[in-house]
Amino acid sequence: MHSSAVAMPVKRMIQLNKLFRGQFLRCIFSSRLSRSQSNLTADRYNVKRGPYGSVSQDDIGVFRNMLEPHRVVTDATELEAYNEDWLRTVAGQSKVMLKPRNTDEVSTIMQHCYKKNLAVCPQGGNTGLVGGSVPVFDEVIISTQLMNKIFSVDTLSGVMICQSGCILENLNKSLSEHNLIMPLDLGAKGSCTIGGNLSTNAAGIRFLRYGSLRGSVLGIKAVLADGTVLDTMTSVRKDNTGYDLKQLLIGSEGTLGVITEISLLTPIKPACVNLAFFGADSFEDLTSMMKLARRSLGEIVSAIEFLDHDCMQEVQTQLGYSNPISRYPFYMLVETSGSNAQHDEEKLTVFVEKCLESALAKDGTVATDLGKIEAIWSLRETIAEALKKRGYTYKYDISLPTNEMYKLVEIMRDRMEGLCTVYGYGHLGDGNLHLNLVTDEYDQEIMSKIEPFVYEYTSEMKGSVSAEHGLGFKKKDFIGMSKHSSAVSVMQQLKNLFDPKGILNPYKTIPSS
Ligand code: FAD
Ligand code: 2HG
Ligand code: ZN
Repeated sequence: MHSSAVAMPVKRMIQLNKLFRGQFLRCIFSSRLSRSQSNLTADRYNVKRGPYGSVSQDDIGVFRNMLEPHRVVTDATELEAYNEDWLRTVAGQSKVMLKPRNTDEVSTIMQHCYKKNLAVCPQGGNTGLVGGSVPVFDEVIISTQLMNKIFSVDTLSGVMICQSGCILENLNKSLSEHNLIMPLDLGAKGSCTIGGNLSTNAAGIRFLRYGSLRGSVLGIKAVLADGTVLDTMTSVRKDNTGYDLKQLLIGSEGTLGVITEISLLTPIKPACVNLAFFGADSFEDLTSMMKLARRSLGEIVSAIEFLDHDCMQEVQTQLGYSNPISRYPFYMLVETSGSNAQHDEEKLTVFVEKCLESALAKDGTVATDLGKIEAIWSLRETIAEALKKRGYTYKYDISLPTNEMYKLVEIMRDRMEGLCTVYGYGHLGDGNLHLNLVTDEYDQEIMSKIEPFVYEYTSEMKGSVSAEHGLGFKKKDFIGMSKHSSAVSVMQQLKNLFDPKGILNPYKTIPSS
């Protein structure tokens, strides 16, 4: 067992990669996209364009008058990066991207699009994993990238008010100066925006500690389809006056409105963070350690994550990371965050000893300084990137009963034998499996062997076909596997009420009525 502060017998010297998560991810994102696959989505998925207007030169002129000309992007090469998703699995053919700076400009844009029946696709950092963030045809892209102001941080209540285009990592850094943090953290932090996070109700690695983003959002401003500004901004925590409209916008993936401003409750920055990393022989041993972690670490546990051997292999091979312990079929991360270093380290030591003595963990390491903590987290947080480098990823983000979670990976390995490589990892503490299958290239036959099987299995297990990534373009037709038809029907009615012309992010999230 390795430790930088906790005294443990040393089996192997820790070999941690020097690259920190944030730095690494920034270079991934800045080098994305070079090819053009302008009609990829429509061709591959055989989609019919909706009855929308097409952007004319007159419309471009109107947009240029509304915004400064350089905030109306029409250059085909520049547009490529905004037409294609991060995974490079879907791509649209938008001819124009608009870069408003504030709510009023978004409202003016929407008034015009509503009048001319022009479909729009709101876009933040374009890190979405379900094809929701890029156009399917020629929708107008409304990018929030210039809406990146923090208006205020109240250090007493922890309430921060900002624009929706603020990058998650930047918000975290700014809050850190006030001894506060964002209540969510995820691998795409260097590029994703808080507006995108709300629109997908993103979860990530702090979910276990701070719960759903829904509980941290106090208010939002959003622009509706016809340009109306829906203002639910407040800084108070308790407010039971009428329907909670902001909740409809959270997780609606740009189909009900464009979120422009956010009031968010932010937690105090923990004074000490520690991370234990274990190797284990079976998934069952991981769940037993998770039970032990919850019992022995109690309130200081802040994250419980896992990856299997194949994931570890890919982050090593594709990205050059080092595994700080020996090879095992499974790996687990247990993070603690608290306010008293000595207390937390003592508790973690007892937990680690129990894991080793019971032989649930076969090897492990404990990191207490930021560099080592970041390096170990990289092994977990860059799996999506490593698999993308490896080939085409068929990506599934599923909620299942925790003790049954890994069975699906094994079932898929049997089912897909020889056809693709199957990887399992995810947010163990939240019962959220990331099932990824990789082939050299997209293959329709392989796809039909995976879907709808994975969704049917999940439905039988009473899980969710989207735990945290949303439905976007790729999964909207499977909503019925996790939601009763009565619920889908009310969603369709709400969509019609908010967006009678269906111009907000069409072809996404819920099947049309
Ligand atoms: P985009 O990708 O631009 O958009 C996502 C959706 O939101 C689209 O439907 C878009 O139309 C809509 N949208 C964006 N901004 C607005 C707005 N202001 N108003 C209305 N609609 C809007 N997700 C998780 O939940 N947990 C994770 O751990 C996680 N890890 C990831 C790791 C990597 C490496 C990557 C690439 C992605 C990961 N994701 C994760 C998915 C993704 O990062 C999140 O869904 C993120 O919240 C998207 O933010 P974004 O700004 O990039 O939004
Ligand atoms: C994560 O937890 C993200 O790493 C991405 O949600 C998961 O790519 C995936 O399958
Ligand atoms: Zn995740």
